[in-house]
Amino acid sequence: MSFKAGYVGLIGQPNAGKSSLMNFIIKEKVSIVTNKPQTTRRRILGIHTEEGKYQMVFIDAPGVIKAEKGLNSFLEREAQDVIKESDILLAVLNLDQKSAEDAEAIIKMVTHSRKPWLGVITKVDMEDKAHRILILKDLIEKNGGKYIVMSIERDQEEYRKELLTNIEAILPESTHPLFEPDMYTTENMKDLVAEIVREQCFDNLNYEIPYQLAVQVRKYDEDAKPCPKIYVDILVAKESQKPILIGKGAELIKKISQASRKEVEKLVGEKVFLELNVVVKDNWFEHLQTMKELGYVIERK
Ligand SMILES: Nc1nc2c(ncn2[C@@H]2O[C@H](COP(=O)(O)OP(=O)(O)OP(=O)(O)O)[C@@H](O)[C@H]2O)c(=O)[nH]1
Ligand SMILES: [Mg+2]
Repeated sequence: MSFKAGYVGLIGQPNAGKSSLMNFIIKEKVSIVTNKPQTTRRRILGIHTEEGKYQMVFIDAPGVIKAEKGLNSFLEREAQDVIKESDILLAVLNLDQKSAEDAEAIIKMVTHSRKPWLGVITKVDMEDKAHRILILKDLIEKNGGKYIVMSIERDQEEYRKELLTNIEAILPESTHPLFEPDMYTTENMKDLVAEIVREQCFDNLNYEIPYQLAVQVRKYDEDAKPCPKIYVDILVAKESQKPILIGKGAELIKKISQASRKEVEKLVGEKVFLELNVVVKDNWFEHLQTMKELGYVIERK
């Protein structure tokens, strides 16, 4: 049997469950997940290899949004680029999506690409929304797609297998894998740590603040004794946001720091020292240089 390999783009509205789905498939936590929309800010690769059979390289992208400028226009372009760079696409439609138009917009994007695609209906464990499965199924089938249902609750292995089988069927043939078979992501340790801290900020802050902060690992000293030392900057966009992030008696930042350290320790498999530092960088998302340093600018040739 010949080998198959390719890029599988995840396209959906913000909060559809794209990152959850990717982590679930590759059985690793690579992409951060929160209950707030627009969590994922740039594409993240997750790799699932079945040696001798196939390699699927999932591209988790920001949810599809329309925006003219700033960070949001970067998010919009990221989603568009993922469509271009993928061999096949998964239209990720969540049961709790607000409007039918949102689902239709996603289907339109994937069908316009003329690439092979599957419709994945996520969060089917939400029983009060079960009637919407039929509506989404009809929408997918009407547009010539096959649909799969998905829930990451209670570790639903049968859903995972069903999805993998269907992706394999439309994956292109390839003489060799695209990445080393034992790799599960191309993210480096610094990026993974920054994303873990950002996830904790999203979980612990409300309103516009999570959307106006960025996280950067300033220094990662792997050889420090008695344990690795990691220094992280959290950039906020206004002076007034700093005390909110720090909290009364520094309680909030301590909470974010402790929760982040636990997650980082799970990731690296040992104790770490983690220091968070809040930095005010006025409207950082309007500065090209800062955006570049944070990886939020696509260099176009
Ligand atoms: N009940 C239920 N909730 C889910 C499921 N999958 C994801 N969620 C929840 O949906 C929310 C959004 O999940 P994400 O994976 O961050 O969604 P996303 O599409 O990556 O969102 P963005 O990165 O913002 O575009 C989180 O609170 C998840 O826990 C599921 O199968 N069932
Ligand atoms: Mg995401």
